[in-house]
Amino acid sequence: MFEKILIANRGEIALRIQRACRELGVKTVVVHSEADRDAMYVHLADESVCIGPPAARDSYLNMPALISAAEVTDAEAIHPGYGFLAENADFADRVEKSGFVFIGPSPASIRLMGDKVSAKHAMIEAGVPVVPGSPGALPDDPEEILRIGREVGYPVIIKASGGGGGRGMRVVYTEAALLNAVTMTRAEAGAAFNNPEVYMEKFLENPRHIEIQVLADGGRNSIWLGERDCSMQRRHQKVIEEAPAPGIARRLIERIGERCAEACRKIGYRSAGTFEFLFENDEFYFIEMNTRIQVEHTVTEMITGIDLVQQQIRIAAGEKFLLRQRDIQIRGHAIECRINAEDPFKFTPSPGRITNWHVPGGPGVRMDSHVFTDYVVPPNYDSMIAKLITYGDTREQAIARMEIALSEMVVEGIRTNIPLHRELMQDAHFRKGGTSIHFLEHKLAQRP
Ligand code: MV4
Repeated sequence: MFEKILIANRGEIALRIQRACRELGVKTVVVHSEADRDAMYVHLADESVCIGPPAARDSYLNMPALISAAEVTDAEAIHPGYGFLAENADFADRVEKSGFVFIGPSPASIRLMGDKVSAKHAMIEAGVPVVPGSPGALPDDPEEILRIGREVGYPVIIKASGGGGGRGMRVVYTEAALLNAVTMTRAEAGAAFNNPEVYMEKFLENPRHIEIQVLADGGRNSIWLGERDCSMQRRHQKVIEEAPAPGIARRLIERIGERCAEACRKIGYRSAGTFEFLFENDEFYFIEMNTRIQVEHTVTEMITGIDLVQQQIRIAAGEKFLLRQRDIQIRGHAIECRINAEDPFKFTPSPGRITNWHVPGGPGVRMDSHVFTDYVVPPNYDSMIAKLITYGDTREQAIARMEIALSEMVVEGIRTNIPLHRELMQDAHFRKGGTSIHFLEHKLAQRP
C-alpha cells in the first residue's frame, strides 16, 4: 500500500478520499487554493499545500503546481477525484512520467473514452449495444451525410466526438435542417474541444439515464456493481440518483452488466469506471464511459457494501484484486440528494457564510459533506456542498428516510435546493419511479 497520497481536488470528494486513506493507514496531502485555505478537511490532512489563487485554472487545473506539490511532499500517488483533471489523459500522462501513480485508469483508456467516436467503436467491438447511428465520424461529403441521415431515420442527434456530458450536441428533426446543423456543431466543436469531428445517432425522445458501475484490475478480473438511475437532472446536472433503478427487470440489468465487465477485460480497463446508457422500451444503448469515480458512487456503496474509493486505491497500489462477481450482492435501496448552494426556484448560485449547519442522522442516513457552521461557500466552484444519502430495505423506506432527513436538516445564511428535494420526495411520479431524463425540466416548467 502507498505511504502517502496527494488529493488533487476539493470539497466533499477531497474529504471522502481522505477518509478512505485514513482507513487504509495512508497519509494524506491535500492541495488547496487560496479560497479553500480554511476548509476543515485541509486542516484534517497530514499535510497541505497551497497551489494558487481561487480561480480553478490557476489552482486545481494547474498541472505543474500539482506535480510540484507531490514532489515537495514526497507523495507516491495522486487521486484526482471527479471534475477538474480527473479525465484529462495528458495530466495522467504527466503524473506517470513524473514518477507518481495516477489513481485511475491508464492514460490510453482515458484517451480512448474521451474521444466519443473511438469509445463507441470500442464498445461495438466489445459487444456492448450502442445507439444506432453513423459508422464512426461523419464524412465531409454532404450527399453522404444526407444518405446516413436517411438511413438512421429522423429525428437524429449530432454530437461532437470531443464533447460529452451534454456539451456539443444538436437535435435535428428534418432532412432540410441536417447539413446546417452538422456545419454548426462542427464549428462549435472545433472551437470548444479543438476537434471538429462529429457523429450522428438516432435521437431517443424519452429515455432514462441508467449507468453501470465497474471495478477492474486491467487484466482478466473485472466486475460490475449494479446500476444507478440518474434520470433526475436539470441542464445535464444530476439532482437525485438512486440504486437500483426502479422497475427494470433484473435479467436485463444482469445482461448489460455482464457486457460491461466483459468490455473492461477486452480493453484492459483498470480502476473504477461507469458505463452510461440511455434506456428506452426495455433496451440499453451505450452513450459514454466515465473513467473517474463519480459523485453518485455513494448509492452503489450503500447497496453493495463496497467502498469504491478504497478499491480504487487498492487497485492503483497494485494489490491483487480479489473481489469476484459472486461477492457482489445487491441489497436494499439507496437515494442521493445533491445539496447545492443555490436558489431553489431560480437556480442562481448562493455562495457565502453558512451561519448554522445541522446534519440529520438516524438509521440509514449518510451525509458526505465538508461543510460546518461558519464555513464560507466560495463563489469560484461548483455549487454542490453536500450529498445526503439514505438507505432502506425498500425504495419506499429510503424515500421515507430521505423525507425525515431533509426535514431535520438546517442550513442558514445561504439558500439551498433542499426545498426542491422535499418537493420531489412528495411528487407522485417520482414516488412511482422510473421517470425519464426530461421529467424534472417539464415539472419545473409547470411551476406557477
Ligand atoms: C442522447 C439523447 C437522446 N438520443 N443521445 C446528453 C448528455 C450526453 N451524455 C448524452 N446526452 C444525450 N444523448 C441520443 N441518441 C439525449 C441526451 C440527453 C441526456 C442524456 C442523459 C442525461 C440527461 C440528458 C439530458 C438531455 C439530453
